[in-house]
Amino acid sequence: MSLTVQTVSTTPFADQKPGTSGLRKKVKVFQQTNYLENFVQSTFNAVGESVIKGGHLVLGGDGRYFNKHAVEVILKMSAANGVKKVTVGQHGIFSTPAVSATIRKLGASSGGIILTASHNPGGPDNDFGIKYNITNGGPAPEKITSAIFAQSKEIAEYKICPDLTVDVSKIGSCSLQIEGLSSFEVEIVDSCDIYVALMKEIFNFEQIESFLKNFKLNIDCLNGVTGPYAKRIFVKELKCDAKSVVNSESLEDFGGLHPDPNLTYAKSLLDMMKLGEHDFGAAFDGDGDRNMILGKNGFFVNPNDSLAVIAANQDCIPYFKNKAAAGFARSMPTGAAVDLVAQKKGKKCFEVPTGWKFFGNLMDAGLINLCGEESFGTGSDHIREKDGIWAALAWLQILSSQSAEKQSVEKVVRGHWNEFGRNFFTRYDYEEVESSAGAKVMSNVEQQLTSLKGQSFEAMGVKYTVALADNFSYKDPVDGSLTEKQGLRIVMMDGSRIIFRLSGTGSSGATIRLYVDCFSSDAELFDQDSVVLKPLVEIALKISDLVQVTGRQEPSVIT
Ligand code: VG1
Ligand code: CO
Repeated sequence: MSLTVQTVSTTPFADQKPGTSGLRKKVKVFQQTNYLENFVQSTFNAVGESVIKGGHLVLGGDGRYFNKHAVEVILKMSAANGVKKVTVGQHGIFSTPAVSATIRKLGASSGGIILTASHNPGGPDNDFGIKYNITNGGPAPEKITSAIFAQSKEIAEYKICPDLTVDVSKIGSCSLQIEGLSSFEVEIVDSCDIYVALMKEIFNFEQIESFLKNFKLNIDCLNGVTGPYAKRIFVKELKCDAKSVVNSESLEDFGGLHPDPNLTYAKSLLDMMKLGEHDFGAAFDGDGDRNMILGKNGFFVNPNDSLAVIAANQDCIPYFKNKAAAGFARSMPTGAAVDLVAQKKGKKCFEVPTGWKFFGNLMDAGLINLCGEESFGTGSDHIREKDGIWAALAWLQILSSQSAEKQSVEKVVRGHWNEFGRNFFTRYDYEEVESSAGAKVMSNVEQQLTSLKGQSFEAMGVKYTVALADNFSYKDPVDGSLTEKQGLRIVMMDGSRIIFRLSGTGSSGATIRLYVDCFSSDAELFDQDSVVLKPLVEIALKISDLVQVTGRQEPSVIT
């Protein structure tokens, strides 16, 4: 007996514009009749029948509330739209890096769908998200996300097999007959297998394992999707004590935790590390693509430095040994520490807009093999997403390759500063500001862009003169596409920068991000972050009038 395909009439929603990384909304928004269905059909329509029909799709999410329901709906719609095969993570769960690895490994011709709102909290009153990844394993580029948005504004119907049900809790395959179409296969896999195998190809696990005999880990999964991966890798493969991995149950509401690995939301990890009992700490976000690295006594590794340290020590990682030619990349607001490494190594360093989707073309073209963002994202061309566990393993491989007296996170970072100088960085996030206030702060700055050049500002006795002020735009060197209005930049004569951006991942109101960075090679200043950065923050607040406009005396999060 074959399953019937139904064509259901629907009307468009006006707000299905994918942001920095897919569509993110409150669960309540996704629960509106046809909301999810519209977006999925718009995605299939935008990608096109030639890619979807007869194709192979990878599907899974970070396990947050609504994940289960979304998997069921997407399976029913994939079948009705003629997809030939869907590979689903067991229980519908897959970390973002694992989806990317799986798409690539299996050569999934229709790409993949990832269900996550990443670092945003989960549960019935919190966020859900969905994004489409292309066949290279990476987030869909702007060309596709704009097409999805265009489709979502015109959609009149979607296709679904209402009676299709698949038990995704059991590993195995099943084949179903769909009316008027060929068979539809669902393959349920252990979502860790392909990912773990890939990590074992990239790193020298024996070396890390023997190093970890005397090096104590504290890995915090914040009850996100990485729990099972971390247990497999750190406990089973690398033989660490089971207590090395905490908050390792993937929960629908992340146990009430905010799965964002930074000093505010992963404070419990920081506090644990401060006790001095562990040598290395790491935390990951809800979907497993972000990482925060801490050293003994809570020594914080800024993500800009983390990227630069990995770049400088690439040769310690077996995967990179034969890939010496490729360059590096970072998002525009990311501090330029990695640029200095590139310079020293005679490599190119690209600067792209915020969002991992901008790295994909550079990787596919072999121009870069390592990249990162200040927002706790680090990754390489082993996949096309940033990768939290990979970053922790990269650090462990680097540490295990140091001489005995240098096997400490802090020593590696300080050694790096001594060699290259230090790029100081801070980010102020003003979360859930009223949308109109967010827009006003941006327009305050934008209006001054043309007049700022040449102006001098003084704060706390330090004087800066503006060398450049613009709205960042990026021309992709591979396909020539132009992406405009990616952040307001004020660059000072000495290279120090102030950047304003509105977040594209929030689900309510506006989140203003203020990024400040500067450089010094004066070792006396290396421990005086706030002394070095504070004047620039003050100047930024003055130029934007942020406190007055938003009524916020302090940011919600400081990195
Ligand atoms: C934020 C970060 C950005 C990151 C994006 C997705 O975007 O700033 O660097 O790529 O989140 O990360 P925005 O637009 O809110 O600044 V994840 O881990 O949420 O997929
Ligand atoms: Co994420």
